[in-house]
Amino acid sequence: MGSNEIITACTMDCPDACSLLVSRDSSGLVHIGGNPGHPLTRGFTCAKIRSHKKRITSPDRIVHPLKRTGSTWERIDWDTALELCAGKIQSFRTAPASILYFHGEGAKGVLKQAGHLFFSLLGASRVRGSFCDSAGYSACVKDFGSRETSDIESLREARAILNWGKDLSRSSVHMASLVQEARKSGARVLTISPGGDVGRAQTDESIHIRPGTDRFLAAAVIRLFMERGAVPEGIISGSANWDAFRQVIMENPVDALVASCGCTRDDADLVYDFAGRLRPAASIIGAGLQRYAFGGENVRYINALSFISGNIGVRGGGSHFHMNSLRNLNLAWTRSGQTRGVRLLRMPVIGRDIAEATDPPIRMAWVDGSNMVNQAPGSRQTASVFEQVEFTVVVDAFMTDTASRADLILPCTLMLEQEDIVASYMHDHVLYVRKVLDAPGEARSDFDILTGLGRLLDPTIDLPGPEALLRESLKSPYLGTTLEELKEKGSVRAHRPAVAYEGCAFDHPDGKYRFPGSLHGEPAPPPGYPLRLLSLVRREAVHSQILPRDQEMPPGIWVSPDCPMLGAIDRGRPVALVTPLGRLRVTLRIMDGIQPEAVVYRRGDWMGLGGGVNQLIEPHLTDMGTGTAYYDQYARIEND
Ligand SMILES: Nc1nc2c(c(=O)[nH]1)NC1C(S)=C(S)[C@@H](COP(=O)(O)OP(=O)(O)OC[C@H]3O[C@@H](n4cnc5c(=O)[nH]c(N)nc54)[C@H](O)[C@@H]3O)O[C@H]1N2
Ligand SMILES: Nc1nc2c(c(=O)[nH]1)N[C@H]1C(S)=C(S)[C@@H](COP(=O)(O)OP(=O)(O)OC[C@H]3O[C@@H](n4cnc5c(=O)[nH]c(N)nc54)[C@H](O)[C@@H]3O)O[C@H]1N2
Ligand code: SF4
Ligand SMILES: [Mo]
Repeated sequence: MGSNEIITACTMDCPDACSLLVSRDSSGLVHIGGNPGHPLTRGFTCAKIRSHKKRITSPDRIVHPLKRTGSTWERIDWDTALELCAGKIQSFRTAPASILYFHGEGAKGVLKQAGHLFFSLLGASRVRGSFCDSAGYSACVKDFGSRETSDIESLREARAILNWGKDLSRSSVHMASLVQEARKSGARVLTISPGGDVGRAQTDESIHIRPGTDRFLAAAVIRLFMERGAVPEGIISGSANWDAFRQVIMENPVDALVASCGCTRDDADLVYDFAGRLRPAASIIGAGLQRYAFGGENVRYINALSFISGNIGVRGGGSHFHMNSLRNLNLAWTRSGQTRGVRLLRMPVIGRDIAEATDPPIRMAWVDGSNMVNQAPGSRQTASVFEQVEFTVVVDAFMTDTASRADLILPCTLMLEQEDIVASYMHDHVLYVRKVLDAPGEARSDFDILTGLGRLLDPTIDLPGPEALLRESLKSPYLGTTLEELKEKGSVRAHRPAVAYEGCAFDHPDGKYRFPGSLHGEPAPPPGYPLRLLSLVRREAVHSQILPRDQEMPPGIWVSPDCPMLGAIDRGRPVALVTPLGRLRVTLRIMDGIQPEAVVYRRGDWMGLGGGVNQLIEPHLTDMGTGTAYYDQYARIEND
C-alpha cells in the first residue's frame, strides 16, 4: 500500500462490497483501486467504480438545495430548506401516516438506515417488499426455515457449479473470479439462462432456457433423480413433505417439463450430471429468475434440486442466493420507533398504493437513495401520482426522473464523502467506510440532514450521534470487534459457519426441509406480445446511476437472430419496443446465444432523456415476498 493510500469501502448496491484504496496524485487526481490485501476484493474493482468517480465531480451534480417554483428551480439555503420541511411535517403530524418514507439502495451502510428510525419515530407510512430479491428470499425461508448461505469462498471447493442466471460478467466481478478459480482447480461450470450474459470464457456448458421457467427444468431433473432411485433415504426422511412433493413431480412427465422450459432431455441429463455426478456441486441463483410471477417457485425448485442431489449442508456445495446484507450487524436500533400499526405500502406497486391510500391519504413523501419513478415498474403512473402528492422531498445528487418531479431537492454527499460501516450480500466481511473526500458545494449526508431536521420539529426527533450508532451496529453476536479495531483493520470477518445447514439441520421447528407443494404452469403470452422483456443490469453503472451524457439514446435492445418477430422488421427503419403500457423508440441489435423469445434491455437509463424501460413494465407482484415481477413483462418489436 502506498503511503498516501487510504483504506475505505465501496457502498454501492453491489454484492461485492469491496475494500478500496484511495489516493491522490501530485496533481490532485483521485485514484481508486481494489485493496490487494482483502481476501474477497483481491486488488481489483469494476467498471462501476470508474463511473462513480466521474459522478462525484460531474458538472451535472446538484450541490445546493433546490425548491420548485412553478416550472423552474430556485436555489435556497439549507436553513430555509429544512424549515420548509419541518413546517410541512408539523402540519401533517396529526396524521403521521400521511407522510411516506421511501428508501432505496443508492448507498449501502448502517447510517443509511437512520431514516427508518427517524420516520418510525414520526409514525410515518413506509414500504414493504422489494424491487430486488424478496421473492427469492421468501423462497429460501420456506425451504430452509431461514436464509443462511455457505461461505462464498467455498465455491473454490466445488467440483461443479450450476449458475442459474447470475450474470457473472456484470453483476459481481468477484464472484466471477471465484468461479474462475474453481475452474482452474478442475470444477466444471454450467450456466442456465436466457443468454446475452455469461460468455464462453466463463462457462463450460450453457443451456438457453425460456425466460421464467427454471422450475420446470429443475423439476425434470428431480424427476430423473426419482426415476433412477438416486434420492438418498436421508433426504426423504429429512424433509417434512416428501410424499406430497413426489406426487407433484410424478404428475409431470420429463418430456412435458423440458418442453415447458424450451429445453431438451439432453439438457435435463446435463443438469443431472452436474448436480448428481460431480459432487460437491454448488448452485448460484441469480436475482433475474425470481423477477417473475412464479419467481419464488423457480427458486424453490432449484433449492429442491440442490437438496435432493445431496448438495446442501456440505462443503463446496450449497445454494447461493443473495444473503441479507445486514445479517452480521445489529440493526435493532432502527426499530426503536413505531413498529406496530405502521402503514406499509407495497414497493412493487408503489404508484398504485400511493394513489389508493386513504385514511389518511399520502400528502407528503420523503425519498432518499432511490430513483423510484425510474426504477419502480409503471413509471408513468408512478410519475403522475408522485407529482400529485402535496409536498415531496427527494434527497439525491442528480436531476433524476424522481428528483425532477419533487417540490424540494436536498443535495446529498456520495460514496467516498461520508463515513459509515457496510456489509455485503455475498460475503461475511464487515467494512469501515472512511470519508476520504470533501463533498462539493453544500452537499450533506442523509444522516446530517435528518439530524438537522429533527431538531426543528416540536417535539423534536433526536437521532443518536453517528458514532454511537456505528458502535451500536457492531454489537452483533457474529462480530466481536470494536469500532477502533474496525477502523484500523478496515474489514473484519463475521463468525459464521462456513457451511450453511451442515448435516441438513434446517431452521424449521422440526429441523426438516420443506419442498414446494405445487408446480404452477407458465401462462401463455397475451395475443400480440410474444416476447419476454428482460430488463437486465448494465456493466458500467449501478441501476439508474448513469450520468446523463453517458446515456445512449435511443436505448439498445438485443434479440436472437432466431427471434420470431425479426422477419417482419425493416431494419432500415426505426424500431419500437411495445408493451400494453406503451412504446419506446429503440436501437435494435442482434446477438447470438439469446433465447429466441427474449428481448434484452440494459436497464437504468432515464425516462426524461428518452429511455426508462419501466415505462413499459406493468407493476406485478411475485408469488411470494411482495417482490417485483419485472421480467414477467410480455412485449413485441415493430417498426416505429
Ligand atoms: N426494469 C427493472 N427495473 C429494476 C429492476 C429490474 O430487474 N428491472 N431491478 C431493480 C433492483 S435489483 C433494484 S435493487 C432497484 C434499485 O432501485 P433504486 O434503489 O431506486 O436505485 P438507483 O437507480 O441506483 O437510485 C439510487 C439513487 O440514489 C442516489 N444516491 C446515491 N448515493 C446516495 C446517498 O448517499 N444518499 C442519497 N440520498 N442518495 C444517494 C443516486 O444518485 C440514485 O439516483 O431497482 C430495480 N429496478
Ligand atoms: N454492473 C452492475 N452490477 C450490479 C448491479 C447493477 O446495476 N450493475 N446491481 C446489483 C443488484 S442490486 C443486483 S439485485 C444484482 C443483480 O444481478 P443478477 O442476479 O445477475 O440479476 P439481473 O441482472 O437482475 O438478472 C440478470 C440475469 O438473470 C438472467 N435471467 C433472466 N431471466 C432468467 C430466467 O428466467 N432464468 C434464468 N436462469 N436466468 C434468467 C439473465 O440472463 C441475466 O444473466 O446485481 C448487482 N450488481
Ligand atoms: S461496485 Fe461492486 S465490484 Fe465495483 S468496487 Fe464497488 S463493490 Fe467492488
Ligand atoms: Mo437489486
